[in-house]
Amino acid sequence: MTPGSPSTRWSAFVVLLAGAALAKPPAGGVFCATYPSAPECVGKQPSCAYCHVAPPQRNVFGASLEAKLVPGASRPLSDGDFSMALPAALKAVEALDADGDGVSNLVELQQGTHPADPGSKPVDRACQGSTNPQFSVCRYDLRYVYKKVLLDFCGASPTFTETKAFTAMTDDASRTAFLGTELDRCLQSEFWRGKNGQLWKVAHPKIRPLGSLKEGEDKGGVPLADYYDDYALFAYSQTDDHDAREVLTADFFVRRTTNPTRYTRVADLPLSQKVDRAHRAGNMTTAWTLTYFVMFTALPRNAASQMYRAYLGLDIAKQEGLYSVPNEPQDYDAKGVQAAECAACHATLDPLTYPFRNYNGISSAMYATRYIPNRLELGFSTLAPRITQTPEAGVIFGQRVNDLREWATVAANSDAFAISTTTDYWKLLLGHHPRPDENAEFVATWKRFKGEHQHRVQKLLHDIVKTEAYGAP
Ligand SMILES: [Ca+2]
Ligand SMILES: [Ca+2]
Repeated sequence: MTPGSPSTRWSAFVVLLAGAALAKPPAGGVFCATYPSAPECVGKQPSCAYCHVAPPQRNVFGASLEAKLVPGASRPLSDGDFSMALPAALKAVEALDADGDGVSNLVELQQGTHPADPGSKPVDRACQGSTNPQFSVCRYDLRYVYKKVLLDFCGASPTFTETKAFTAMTDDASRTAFLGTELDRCLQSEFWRGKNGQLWKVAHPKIRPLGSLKEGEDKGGVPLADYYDDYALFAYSQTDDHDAREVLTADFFVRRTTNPTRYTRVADLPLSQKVDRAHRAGNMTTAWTLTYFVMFTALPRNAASQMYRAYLGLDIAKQEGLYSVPNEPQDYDAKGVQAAECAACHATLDPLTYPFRNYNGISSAMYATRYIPNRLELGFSTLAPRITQTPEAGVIFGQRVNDLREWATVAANSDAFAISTTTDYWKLLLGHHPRPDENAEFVATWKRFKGEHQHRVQKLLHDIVKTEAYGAP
């Protein structure tokens, strides 16, 4: 293909338009300024997938929008022209039904369903007359909740005698109070907080355990690091009156003792953890994270993207949570990430990764899983000509941070962290992501968790149990 041929120009155009959609001001920002109360905009912004199959290729909604975007103007549009034109183009397609599911684009974006996916549309969950005499369907049902709380948090149904006693209570106020007490009792159970219990289950996708590399208890064939320390900090941060943000910000460790399981804060774990206190950031800097996610790499993008996905619910591979930083990616390690198909994600991912520059994985046995000032200069200087120019300062959510501890603080205080934590338990207890018809309760729940509950998971769980989503059979 020759430069300037129609299809080259077309590719250049779509790439640039996609670039504009990801750069400043981002399309998501303009979208949310136009529809501030859309569920996609409550505490977050729509991902690229709202309009794109994968940038630059648009989905049916993005395609109908593009047709209304100053149709006469020459392409590519500048960032400014693009964001000036987007609100009018959005308005122009409101009444259309891009995916042909019978629901207009406007109703879909107001209800939080996907305007480009016919499988996603508002569900009518109105009462359809109960045929179940056991429970009153379509409204919160205390007897149903009692059974569910005991199953979800204690791991066993109430006995016949317990159910009888619960039913015999004189009023709903007593039942509600009793339920709260029972929930607190179950939150102490081994089923909830013990080894491989419910809390550990929530932590699995964050820690990504691998038995063959396990050091310590349940040692594997190639023991490298003890990730039970990571489970212990996670469980500690999610129980009693502890602050859930400490999973990212702790400069301490947690020791687990058994029979019954207890999690106790300790200053150091000299046998298993090597990062000095001044450079610790909770589970982001444990021996396991540095072993498994940093491994032998100079710039461990894998570690940064895993933390972003695990604790903030943002998957860069799915174009979520993109906050493009101007003049990035710099490609200090010469990986070719400036290529058009990579740059859109790496303009976010690389500045997220820089604060890991001094955290060593297992590339040197002597310095394994430690913070080493000048790590790149000491161990990686021949990797690429500019590798040692990699800064330790980075950017998360468009905000500059000097090091990984600052990264962790910004992350832990974000809406994304509160939403992700709330989503973890919503999925555990309801079996699915918050649905469009549950969105109002979900939003109120994560906002209370972040605000009045000051990131206490125990209070979050009490709130979830009180939702209609949880308590209506
Ligand atoms: Ca539709
Ligand atoms: Ca739809």
